[in-house]
Amino acid sequence: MKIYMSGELVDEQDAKVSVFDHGLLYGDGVFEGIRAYNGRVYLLDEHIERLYDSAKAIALEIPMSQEEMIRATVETCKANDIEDGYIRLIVTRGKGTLGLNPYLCKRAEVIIIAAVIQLYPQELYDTGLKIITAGSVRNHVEAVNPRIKSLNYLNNIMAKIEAINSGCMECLLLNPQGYVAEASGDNVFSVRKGVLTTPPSWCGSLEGITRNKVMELAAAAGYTVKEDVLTRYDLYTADEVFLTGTAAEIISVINIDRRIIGDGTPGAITMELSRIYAEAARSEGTPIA
Ligand code: PXG
Repeated sequence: MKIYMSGELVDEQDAKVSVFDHGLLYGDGVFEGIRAYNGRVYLLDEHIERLYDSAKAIALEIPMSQEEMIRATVETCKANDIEDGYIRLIVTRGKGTLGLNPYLCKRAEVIIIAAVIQLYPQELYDTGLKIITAGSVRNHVEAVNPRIKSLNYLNNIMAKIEAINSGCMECLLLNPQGYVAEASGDNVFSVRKGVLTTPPSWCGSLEGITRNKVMELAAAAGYTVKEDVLTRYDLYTADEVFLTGTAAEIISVINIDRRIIGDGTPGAITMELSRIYAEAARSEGTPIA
């Protein structure tokens, strides 16, 4: 596998970061996870823009332009013969000292990995997910703002540990005020009487690229789509609940905290949106070849 690192493509065994990299020492950096379908990188411009916004928010200067980053991403896919794959873009603060001071890190490290994704088993999409609410709440917006896709995912990992320990694959995180934020690696939607609702990102979630695309596709399919504050009550009593994310795409939630959602099977609107999303993913994107 060829990895893009420090401006060039190198063999996987030569792609190494310093033990003094602040990405490792402090989780000081940002990242993106992007999918390629059918020889095209899906929603590439949107992911690159979010990467640069995340970097801006943590005062991290990426030593290349957005256009150069787009080109490097496509080149890395090409070098690895990617048709359908998963791309990880990582920008760390770079090599510094053992102290916190990020200004002693001379140059940010840019890493691009273009690999094949480990898909969730099809069975999960057919039957839907059972989830619990994690006791760990999402970061306060004035701690590490959840809109920043930072390398510091401990908040999400702590929640994921609770989910797995309870026999679930995913969990719901609330914000510090008790409103629904998102799942540990996905955004959340409710469907009630044909109306789709997802929390606004100021409620404490990542502004998901898949979420935004699903909102656009659902509106084009004739559904009313709202951003609104949600409580667990709204999800427990919804007709349908689903999660969205680059890796998961659209996946139904059929049980939350032992409350059966709807009739306990993936809902019709969730399934329709999954089909529409898959169709868009197959036919749009930045060509690799
Ligand atoms: N919320 C969080 C906290 C995320 O990390 C999403 C929502 C969905 O956003 P996009 O833009 O992908 O629609 C994410 C992204 C994993 C994994 O292995 C998931 C993400 C990142 C890294 C790994 O499940 N999710």
